[in-house]
Amino acid sequence: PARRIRQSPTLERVGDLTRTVPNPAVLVPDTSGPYTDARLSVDLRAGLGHARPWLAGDARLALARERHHPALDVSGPLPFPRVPRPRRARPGVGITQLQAARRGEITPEMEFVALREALRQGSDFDLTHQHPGQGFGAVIPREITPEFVRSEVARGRAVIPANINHPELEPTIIGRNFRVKINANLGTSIVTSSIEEEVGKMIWATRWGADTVMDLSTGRHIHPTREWIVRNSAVPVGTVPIYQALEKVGGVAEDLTWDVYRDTLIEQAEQGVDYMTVHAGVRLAHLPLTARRRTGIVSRGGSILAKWCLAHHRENFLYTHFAEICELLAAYDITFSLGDGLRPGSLEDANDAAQFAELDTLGELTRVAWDHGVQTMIEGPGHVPMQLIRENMTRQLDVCQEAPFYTLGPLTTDIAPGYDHITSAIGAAQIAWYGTAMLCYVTPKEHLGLPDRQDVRDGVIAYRIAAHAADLAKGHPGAQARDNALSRARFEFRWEDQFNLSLDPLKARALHDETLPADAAKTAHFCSMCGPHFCSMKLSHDLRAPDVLAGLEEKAREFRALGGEVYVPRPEQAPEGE
Ligand code: IRN
Ligand code: FE2
Repeated sequence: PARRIRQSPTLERVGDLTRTVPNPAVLVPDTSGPYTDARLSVDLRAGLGHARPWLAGDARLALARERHHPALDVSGPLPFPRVPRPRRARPGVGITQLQAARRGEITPEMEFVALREALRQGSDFDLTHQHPGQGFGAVIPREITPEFVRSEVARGRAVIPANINHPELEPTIIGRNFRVKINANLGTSIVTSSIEEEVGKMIWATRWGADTVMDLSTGRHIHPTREWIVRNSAVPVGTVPIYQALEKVGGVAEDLTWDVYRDTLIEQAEQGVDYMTVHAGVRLAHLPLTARRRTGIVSRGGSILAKWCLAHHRENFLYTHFAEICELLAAYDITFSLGDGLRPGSLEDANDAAQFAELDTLGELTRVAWDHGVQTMIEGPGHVPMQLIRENMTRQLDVCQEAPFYTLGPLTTDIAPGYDHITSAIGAAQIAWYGTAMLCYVTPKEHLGLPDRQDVRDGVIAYRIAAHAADLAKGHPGAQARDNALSRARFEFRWEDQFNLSLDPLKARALHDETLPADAAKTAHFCSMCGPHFCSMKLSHDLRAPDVLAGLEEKAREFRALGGEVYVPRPEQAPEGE
């Protein structure tokens, strides 16, 4: 899961000659799976090949099918071959990564993510991290080993979302001692978008660096849309099953039942969904706490469940059936993403009683999930001004015993619709530095409409920036190597290298070429921002030119001949004022 970026050589002037000094290739993380190779033609109808062939011979799949094989009518033709049937499981042995880790087993998934994490950005380049990171309790080792991965999973501090029915997956790890991950939300709504468009957005999102995607489809065709996305996705896929359950009862929240929800969950589990948002923390008793809020309940799932609770005046059925949900998830090794149904939807509501009451419940549920061997992460806000962000992280670590935090931004101001990828990337960078393990992106369309491809790209890049800034600040090994390589290319006017090393090479190149499109400009020692006479980098080079250096050396000799002292005694009888 890496991409190698070749660099052009540095041209050094030696007298009248030019010497070429090669620059090493830079290795960078890559989440695009098989799509990286532009020569590869992917047949979306055939789905991806299996990246986890060991599953075919794995006992775990059979166990899940045996326990929960549903006689479900999964309507619509499925063009995809089903997952190969494996051997029979040993009864009584848990199949989740968490259970394996506790037994001391290192799974192939753990080995894979260890390789993925140990990949040092620019591994054959200069690895120096000039400024040691500060990690607010993070303990990132210099070497990420499979054993370190196992121990982090075992204590619940990291998760590897990997449904046994998603063999196309290239696993990834989410935890605060690993690279900060980002998620991109996709999905149709009744108003707009088609299946092909959403699969296209999934590929597009991972091409720009999304570590996971969530299919939040509503409206018709939810099942086939998800099937197409999972069969073609090399990254973990998340969903919010309550959305589809609501469709099944005609959009009437009061009509939801545990049975409808359970069937929906199994249907999605069978398809291979790797993690699921479950809003089990929206308890009946918490709802009055939202009454005086500026913006009430802004979570989709949260508002659906609040409506159900109030209509029946009963406790949330996700809370009362939580142990059963745990058993289902454990059978497929699906990871919990415990939803923040009461997150603040405005700065005014940040860090209020409703939000933290729910967080306490999520801490309690984390313990239950862990008792069932289910991997668990916790969702967080939302809209939070910068001075209140830190408290969200410290409370979450405390209440949820270091289970990975997964936040939506947070947005640090409410006044910039159209730019909420920026208002939220600011908060995201901050909270990721404090220890959030995964950031849910926000696109420029947030609050305004369904994101299109350009919005997906802008959102992903904004969040890659936030995540990488946090990796640098935390001192993740090798994170700075890519920065060093790019800065060097910039300083040496290797324009092509500068573009290629950047997060969005197409945009960097396009903006440069708007004013200086000629090929010759790609080696020119200036760009159109300052022009040739005002380029600071060019002037810096001139300062280092041989004749300038000779001049400086001459001055230095003069200085030393005078005694080499910085402070000299004031000459006697100096005129007034000197
Ligand atoms: C992440 C952190 N808090 C919320 N999220 C994401 O927001 C969640 O994973 C899902 O993708 C999206 C919408 O969730 P609600 O509005 O149903 O809570
Ligand atoms: Fe919002």
